[in-house]
Amino acid sequence: MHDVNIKENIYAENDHIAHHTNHDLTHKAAFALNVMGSPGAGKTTALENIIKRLKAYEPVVIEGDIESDIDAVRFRSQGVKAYQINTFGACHLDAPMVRNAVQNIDFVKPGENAEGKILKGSVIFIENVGNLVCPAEFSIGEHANLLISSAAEGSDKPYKYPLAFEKAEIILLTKTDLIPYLEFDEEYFISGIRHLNKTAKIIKTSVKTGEGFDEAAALIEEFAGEAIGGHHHD
Ligand SMILES: Nc1nc2c(ncn2[C@@H]2O[C@H](COP(=O)(O)OP(=O)(O)OP(=O)(O)O)[C@@H](O)[C@H]2O)c(=O)[nH]1
Ligand SMILES: [Mg+2]
Repeated sequence: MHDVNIKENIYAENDHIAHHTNHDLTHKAAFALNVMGSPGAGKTTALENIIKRLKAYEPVVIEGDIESDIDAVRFRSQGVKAYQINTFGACHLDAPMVRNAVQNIDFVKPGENAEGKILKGSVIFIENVGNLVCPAEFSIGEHANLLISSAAEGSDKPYKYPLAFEKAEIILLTKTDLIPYLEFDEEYFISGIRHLNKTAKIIKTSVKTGEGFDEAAALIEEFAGEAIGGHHHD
């Protein structure tokens, strides 16, 4: 009983902070995506390909890793604003870590002109620690959850790691170019998701063919418009 209460308190405190972060970001016209998936699922690669295709939002990346700044450096070398959070052991980001990072970011104001583009605001891609379990349990202030699941991980993942699939608004099935070399049952994968989540958008992607990234970028911009359009202060 005592242990249960401690766990409930941790979630309540975390959610309280996440709620404030979300509110602040909405007012700054910054749409936050919690990007989750196993180590090596293709999170960073997918984000690089989506960011190239964003039309009306400035991309900002927050990288969550146990150690290293490899992914943040990768984005900075491409001219993308990127911030690194190291958890030093923890298997997920939490709301205080993200709040801390977000407070140091200068977001563009809607309408501001960057290289001739009229921007509606920012999209913050928060790449969580590579892990299909813990990140799904903690809100971090996101407006939506983007789950990355690669064909190489197998088609049974929605059945074995349900929470991440249940919470996602957008699911990318990455590395579809590898399907000819794998035992991947797409119908089984999709029906596993649909048992948990009737509404998530599922998009198949591959960096080898470029499949799916135009659609993913457009969808994220549409979500951003719905979440922050009309709510921000000028
Ligand atoms: N064939 C193929 N390989 C891919 C694709 N997307 C990513 N990869 C490869 O998968 C590996 C992992 O990709 P990352 O984008 O670094 O994965 P990640 O999920 O960000 O990894 P962590 O941040 O370490 O959890 C790299 O070798 C990529 O080149 C794809 O669509 N097709
Ligand atoms: Mg990565």
